[in-house]
Amino acid sequence: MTVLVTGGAGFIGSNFVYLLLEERPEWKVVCVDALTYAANIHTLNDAMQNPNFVFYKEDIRNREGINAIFEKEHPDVVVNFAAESHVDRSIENPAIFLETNILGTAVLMDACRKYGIERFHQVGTDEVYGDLPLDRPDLFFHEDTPIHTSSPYSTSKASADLLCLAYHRTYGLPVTISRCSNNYGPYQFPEKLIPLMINNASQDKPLPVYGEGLNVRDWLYVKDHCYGILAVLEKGRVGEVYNLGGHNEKANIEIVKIILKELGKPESLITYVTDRKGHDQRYAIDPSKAMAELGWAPTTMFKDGIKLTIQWYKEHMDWMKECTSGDYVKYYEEMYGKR
Ligand code: NAD
Ligand code: TDX
Repeated sequence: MTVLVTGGAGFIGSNFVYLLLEERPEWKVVCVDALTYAANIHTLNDAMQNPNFVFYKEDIRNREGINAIFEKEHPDVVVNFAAESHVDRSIENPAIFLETNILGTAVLMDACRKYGIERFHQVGTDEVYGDLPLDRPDLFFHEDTPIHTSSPYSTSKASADLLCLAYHRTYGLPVTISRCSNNYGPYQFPEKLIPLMINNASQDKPLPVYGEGLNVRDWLYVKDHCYGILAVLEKGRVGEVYNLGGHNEKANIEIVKIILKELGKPESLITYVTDRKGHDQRYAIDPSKAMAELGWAPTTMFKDGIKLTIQWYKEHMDWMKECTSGDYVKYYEEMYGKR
């Protein structure tokens, strides 16, 4: 079995690569990543030592390059993690989100059609459902909740999902889609809430909380997400969507306070800044379909996962420094300087 993993030098993709190498040691893992700002090639240092792993620096928008990899590697399964993934960046510059997240997905699926494939799995997000009101804790996202996106990012991801379903219906491509809630854990780029706050707090820098910090996200430990994707690959039905989440809803301000407490830093570092445009209020996944059909369930409670995550970043400050040198300084100034 040869699995082609795109975006494998990023946060969730790299965790998935390591999960496959550990849990399915007889499989070959072919990683394709353009190495954008969000990637860190050192994340894959250990994988590079494994004879079952091969890495290609390639852009999923490059049809010739992708076709050449298919001709050489003959993947049985493709798992598409490659994407522009940060909502704030999509608000500043939507175009690249449309190119990578929609057109790049089409290039991959065209290659799957041309060379043949057992499964194309699209890694999707719960953001395609829009948001839920804060005063209705009884409401959750189901797989048939209408698509109702807010940001250019979520719109690009929703478009890709629709394209996948269209390729299934029109061409019979064996597609599955998973839609996951917010992930946290090792190797997440420090533009996202949790690693950004850990990084700032570690250096006694202000923690920029958008609005009043009351927006709610549904957090899933990254390894649980990766096990969920593996379960969809092995037990999921083609043409189906599976929601993955673990009922770990937290307001942003709660998360920030937990991080400060764990790091022994004062709450005076919290700084309320201008809200994100179009900021989604609450995400909350109903994962009962994946649990019933795939036998999947998250195993890491948030109270344990957040400790593991903070400990990992404390022990990998060199990795964090690699991510936050160079362009990151400019990004941070532009995103937060005048906020
Ligand atoms: P990430 O930004 O950490 O990693 C994305 C990876 O894709 C990077 O390694 C980057 O170099 C690569 N990439 C970007 N554009 C590319 C291109 N044109 N060609 C090839 N490679 C390219 O993202 P992540 O948080 O790991 O998210 C992975 C996937 O999971 C995305 O599709 C995202 O939409 C989805 N997702 C993320 C979350 C989350 O909480 N992070 C939740 C649900 C779904
Ligand atoms: O500096 C910050 N301050 C802040 O208050 C940042 C970066 C974020 N926030 C808030 C905004 C959100 O309410 O924290 C919450 C989480 O923000 P992000 O980490 O940017 O994640 P989110 O916008 O929820 O999207 C994430 O989950 C779904 C991923 O980035 C997406 O790729 C995924 O699809």
